[in-house]
Amino acid sequence: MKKIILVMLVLLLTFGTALAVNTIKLGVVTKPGSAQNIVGQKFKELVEKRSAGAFEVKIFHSASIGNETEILQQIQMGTIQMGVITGGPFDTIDPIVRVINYPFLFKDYDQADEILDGPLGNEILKSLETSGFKGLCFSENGFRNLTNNKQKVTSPQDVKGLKIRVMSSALHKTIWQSLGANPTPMPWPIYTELEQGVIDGQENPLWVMEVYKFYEIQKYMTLTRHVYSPHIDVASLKWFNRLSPENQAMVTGAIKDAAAFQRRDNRDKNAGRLALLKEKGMQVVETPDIDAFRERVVGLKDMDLYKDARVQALLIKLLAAVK
Ligand code: EAX
Repeated sequence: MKKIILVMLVLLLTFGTALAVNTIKLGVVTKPGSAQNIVGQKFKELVEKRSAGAFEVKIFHSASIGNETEILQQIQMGTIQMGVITGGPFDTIDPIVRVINYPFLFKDYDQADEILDGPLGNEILKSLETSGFKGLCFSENGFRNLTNNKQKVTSPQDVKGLKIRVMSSALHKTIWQSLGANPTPMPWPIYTELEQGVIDGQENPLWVMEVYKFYEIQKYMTLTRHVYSPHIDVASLKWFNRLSPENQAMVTGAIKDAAAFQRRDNRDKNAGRLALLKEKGMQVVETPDIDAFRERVVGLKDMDLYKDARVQALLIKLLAAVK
C-alpha cells in the first residue's frame, strides 16, 4: 500500500510539474489592433509554439490593468511579468529613455533600427535594470504627427495656443511648450477629452488616428514626424532572472521576432492609413515647414531634462551617430 502511494506521489510530482503551465502576464495600454497589441499577440503566438505549450501568455489590454505608468509599476512589483510600453511615460522611471525620444532625431526607419538595435539602444535597455526591468528590445509606435480640431497647421506659428494633449512625460510637455502650444500631459486613452473639446489636439502615429477613429473628431492633421516613438519591450528583472537560460533565450528571441514583425507591419500599412484618413475627411498637411519646427527645439539638449551626466553623455553620442 505504502509503495503504491509512493509511486502515485512520484507520478504526480513528475507529471504535475511537467503539466504546470507557466503564465506570462503582459500589459499594454491600448486596444486590440493597436501597435502594442500586435507585438503582444505575435509574442504570445511564438512563445506558446516554441515552448510547446509550457508557457502561456495572457495579454491585458485597453488599460484594464491601468495606464502605462501603472503597468510599469506592476512589472516592477512583479505582479505582472511583461509590458510593451511607449517611450513617453517610461522617461519618468529612467530619464535615459528621453534620449531616444529626442525630437527630429532619426531621419528614417533604417536609422532608427540601426541605432535602437545597436550598442546605443542596448545601453538604454541595460540601464533599465537599475529600476527593476529587463529591457528586451524596441518595437514601435512610429513617427508622431499632430492632429487638431482648430486650424490647419503648417508652421509653429499655427501651433500657438493650441491645447495639445501630450503623454505623461516632461520631455513631451517641453517639446510642445517650445513649439508654442499649451500642452497638457494625460494618460491614454483620450478620445472623450478630444470629443468634448477639453483639448484641441494630440499627436500620435498614423495607426492611432485609424484604430481609435480620431478622424471622427479631429479635422486637421500635419505630418510633423517630430518624434520617433519606440515602445520598450520589458520584463520584470526578478522574474526574468529566475528563468532557466534556455527559457530566457526563448522569451528574448520571441519578443525580438515579434518586434521585428510589428515594425514591418506598421510600416507596410502607413500609406494605406494616410489614404484612409484623407478619405474620411481629414485635411492633411503633408509637407509642413519642418525646419521652422526643428528650429524651435534646438535648445532642448541643454535643458535640465538632459542634465544628468549619464543622460547627457548618451545624448551627445546619439546626436553624433545620427548626423
Ligand atoms: O499608442 O499615449 C500615447 O499617446 C501613446 O502613443 C499611446 O501608446 C497610444
